[in-house]
Amino acid sequence: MFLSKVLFSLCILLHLWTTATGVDNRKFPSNFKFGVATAAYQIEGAWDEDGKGENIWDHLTHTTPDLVYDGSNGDIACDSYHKFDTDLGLLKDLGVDYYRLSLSWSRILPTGHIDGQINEAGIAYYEDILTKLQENGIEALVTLYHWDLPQSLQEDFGGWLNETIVDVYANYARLAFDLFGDKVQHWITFNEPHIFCLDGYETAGKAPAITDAPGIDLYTCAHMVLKSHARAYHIYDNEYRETQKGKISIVLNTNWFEPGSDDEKDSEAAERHLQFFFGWFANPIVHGNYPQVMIDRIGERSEKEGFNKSRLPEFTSQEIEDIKGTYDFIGLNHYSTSLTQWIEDNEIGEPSSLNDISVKVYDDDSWESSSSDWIKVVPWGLRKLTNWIKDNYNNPEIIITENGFSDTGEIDDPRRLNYYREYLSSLLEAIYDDGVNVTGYTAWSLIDNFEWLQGYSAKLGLHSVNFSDPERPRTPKSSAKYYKTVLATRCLVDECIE
Ligand code: PNW
Repeated sequence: MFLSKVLFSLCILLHLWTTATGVDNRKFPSNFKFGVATAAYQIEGAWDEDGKGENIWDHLTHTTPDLVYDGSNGDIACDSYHKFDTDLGLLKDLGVDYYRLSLSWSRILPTGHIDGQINEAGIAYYEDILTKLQENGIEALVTLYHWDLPQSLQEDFGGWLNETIVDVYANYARLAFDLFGDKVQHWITFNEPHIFCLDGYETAGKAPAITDAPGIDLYTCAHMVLKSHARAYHIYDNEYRETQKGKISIVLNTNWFEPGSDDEKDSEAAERHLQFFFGWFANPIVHGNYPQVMIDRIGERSEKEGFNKSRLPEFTSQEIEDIKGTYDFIGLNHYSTSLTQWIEDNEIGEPSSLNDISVKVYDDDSWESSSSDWIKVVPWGLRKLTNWIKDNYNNPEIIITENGFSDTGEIDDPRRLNYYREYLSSLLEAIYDDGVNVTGYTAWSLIDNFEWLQGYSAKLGLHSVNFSDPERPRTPKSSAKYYKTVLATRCLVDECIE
């Protein structure tokens, strides 16, 4: 009895000592799952092979290559279409529990429509991946939509701006559940609608890079995405859950927004920013409707701008019922933190979502930077954010579906290694000290890949890919070796307390 008390105190002391040095020395819970993430357009290549249809990223990179930093595209990318066995080798070597990948919609349905041609070769490609993952005891987390809309849906009816997309997406989702659902434990309807609606329809930072109606189109896009998400959720729930026994949800991204000072107003600004970023989607899915602060602010500004109704679309009460509760967990992509400062509302003029928010966002100069201007290393932000989600959304199960660091691709990458160590340490504190229900983590990314408009200039992989070699050989970085040890020991430091 005495001995166990002494041992216990010793453990606590050891833990406190290591925490003082910065990195938590507790082990991740035994049922916590680790993995890595990728997305189809960023790794597959084979953009027009074996019957794949064109998608909006093929189209954008081919028609306006100037938009991409190095004029590159995903035509070949990591050539993972021909190299899944190699990638599987990397997954096995890391010892992952999970692999998060996305399906290329136009590889399965070249026109996007269920009643167009169904591409058997595309189906065979994913069938092969999912079978091999299963044979190797690796769980699949499958994203149905990671930004690569079939181009014909964009051209035929304007993609995410048209209500037609809801049925078209639902048919695609049903087909995917039907074909692959027996091998998929976690379905993700959408990756980061915040990014693809804002950047795709306002800032031109992502395909389809349409900037016709700032302050309007992005909200329409989000509205259609939320309805499509709810449809897919209910299809799974009603038709597949009982037999396939998986889970389904959405992946949302946000920075943590930290008040820039103790001033109450800066806290209000931080909260407002979180609501406009994360609450925009999380609030409807958990509570049924958009955050009140969005409804109020966009409504008031629209009126002053002379619109006869709010630029933020309204859900009917039936839609609210349909959307509320459509999540089995929350998928969170988190990379960084920003500071917020309250400012006077931007003047009424041309509508824009930034004006709707009217918050000044900035960084602390002391934060370590990366090769992506939006990634600063601020590990404690992850702990604060997961706590905020716990408090605002009924303590949901959370899976961190992306987190990672961007550099220029060195094999010896101590800064990435450190990023993972510190963010995972912050996560341990959230789990053990705050009771946040985080059950898994997939690092972005398995391999260096096509980083959207940054092309191949920013690298986020645990493995390097030689893009000038036609064979696209992969080499593990120092961070991959570290991550492998973490997965094997469930521990971030040389020795953890038991
Ligand atoms: C994610 N932000 O995008 C995407 O899901 C990945 O496809 C991408 O490669 C990865 O992050 C790294 O960029 C984000 O500004 C883009 O906060 C921007 C932000 C967050 C996520």
